[in-house]
Amino acid sequence: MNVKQYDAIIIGAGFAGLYMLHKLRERGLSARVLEAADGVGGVWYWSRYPGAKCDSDSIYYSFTFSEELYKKWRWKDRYASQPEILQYLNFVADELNLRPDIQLKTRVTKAKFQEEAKQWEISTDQGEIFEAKYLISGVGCLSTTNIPPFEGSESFKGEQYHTGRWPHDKVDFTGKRVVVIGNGSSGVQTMQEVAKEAKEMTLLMRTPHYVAEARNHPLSKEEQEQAINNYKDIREAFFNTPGGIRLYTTGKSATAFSAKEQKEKLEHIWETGGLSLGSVFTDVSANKEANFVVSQFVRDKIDEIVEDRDTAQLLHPNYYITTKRLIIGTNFYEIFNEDHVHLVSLKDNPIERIVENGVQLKNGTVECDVIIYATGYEAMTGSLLKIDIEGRNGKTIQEKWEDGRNVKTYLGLMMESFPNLFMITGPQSPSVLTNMPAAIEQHVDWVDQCIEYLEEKGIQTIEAQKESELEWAKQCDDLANQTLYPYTNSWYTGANIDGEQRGFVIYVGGLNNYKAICDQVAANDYEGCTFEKLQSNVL
Ligand code: N01
Repeated sequence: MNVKQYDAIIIGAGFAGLYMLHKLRERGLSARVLEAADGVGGVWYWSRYPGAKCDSDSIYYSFTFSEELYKKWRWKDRYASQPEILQYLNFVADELNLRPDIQLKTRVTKAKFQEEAKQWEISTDQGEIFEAKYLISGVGCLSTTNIPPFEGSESFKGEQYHTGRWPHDKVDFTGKRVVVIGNGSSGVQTMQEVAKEAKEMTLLMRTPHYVAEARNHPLSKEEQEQAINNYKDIREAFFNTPGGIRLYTTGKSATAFSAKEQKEKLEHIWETGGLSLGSVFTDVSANKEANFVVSQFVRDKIDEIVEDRDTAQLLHPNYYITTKRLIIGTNFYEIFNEDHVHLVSLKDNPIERIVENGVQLKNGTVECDVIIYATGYEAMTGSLLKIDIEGRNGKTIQEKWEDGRNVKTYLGLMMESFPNLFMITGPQSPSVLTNMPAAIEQHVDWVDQCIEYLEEKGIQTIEAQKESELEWAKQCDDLANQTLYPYTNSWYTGANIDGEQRGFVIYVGGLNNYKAICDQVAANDYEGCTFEKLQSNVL
């Protein structure tokens, strides 16, 4: 078989894959991106459900590594829609002339570390074999869809869709009865649009969630120009704030304010929109009383907006706000005042099975023509675990991570037994708690510099030490335990799949602090790692 040789193989052509390719090519290395879809974009290629939007302000949802590139693009709206983000990523691919080194419609199925040759052998669903010194995962945190195994779904006579695998053609809901399962970010955004067309729309809700107002709007020419002129400040925010984005904060604990002042601050955020309910006070995610102030504010808003008392009550979330991803929506709670929109709580009335004419619950069947699964992703680890990755001595990533129950990494970037394998925004890095392009740029820059170091010193392999993985997992757990996050079952803990807590797989200390740790590791000659060098070239 014709084996293709590269210095690096990169999996995925989303933000991470595109920038990694650019950096390695600049370094003069040969690199190839392998991407399963037939276009670039990563998760933004697939998540094309109606109303799909980003929840970071678009002016921060861009690459900042090149001032010239940043200044060439103008975002149309405060929150970019999926088609616009896809256009942006295609623009980046063209501007940087990346396409010749991106291979589409190619899914990586297996990667095996070859002890003798000290390189990775990568197999694809196209029957090709690649060999590369470096293997870099840009598969993303949220790309493997979670479709709960409801019995009988094959018997349903109508249409079924998952928000994360939406068809390319427009789905018409006119005159149809639609059931939506799931009310996370994807479900909320979808429902706002589907409710405009459908004859009936019913949300089957397992857990009520907090939805803040987005206040999306077209950006004026002045706002666009202001973003361009603020380039330096935006880049500064990427690496010097906890979330890689400037959010509104008072910089003080909730306890520093009277109840009246707290309410004024929260009203200000509700009116100006966005994710700042989580940042307005410094202790929202760590202190139960501060958290209650903010969560009660949202419950009060629900009561103000939703006319039917029982529906309002059902929509009241009761977990600590921010311990599941805060959602932003546009007049979301208002849709429950419309006669054709219904809410069914699954709490005491769970789904039993899908039947040919709808969804059968414990207390009866909700008949429908369309089922939309907005049931999320096998987050953080799912996409890597789907690939058959075999490190030293035949050890697989599934074995190492005990199928996701016991994730072990160093900095969320590397793993023991898997030399020269780097993960961009892998589990145990800040990733999904940040503005993703910021986290991606930080990781890609770090990996690029690490590769420079290895190449300059003639090092064949770098690999995390077991002790550094243990120490890193402890740091991640210790930080999470100082917050309210571990109190809630969510996809942050892997518990969205089967209710089983799998350990906290995100570094919650902030991207700024995380970057400082990564930089220190690099400055100390990649402490916590072991190296292999050609024997004639002893370290
Ligand atoms: O997925 P989710 P998502 N029976 O996991 C429910 C990013 N994103 O695709 O809460 C019944 O948040 C589940 O219920 P519960 C963003 O980071 C960003 O919406 O587990 N229901 C929940 O309601 C986001 O957080 C953007 O009890 C079931 C829903 O399905 C992340 O992607 C847009 C169920 C899943 O919510 C994931 O969001 C979209 C079952 N068996 C996504 N299983 C923006 O940038 C699951 N559910 C705005």
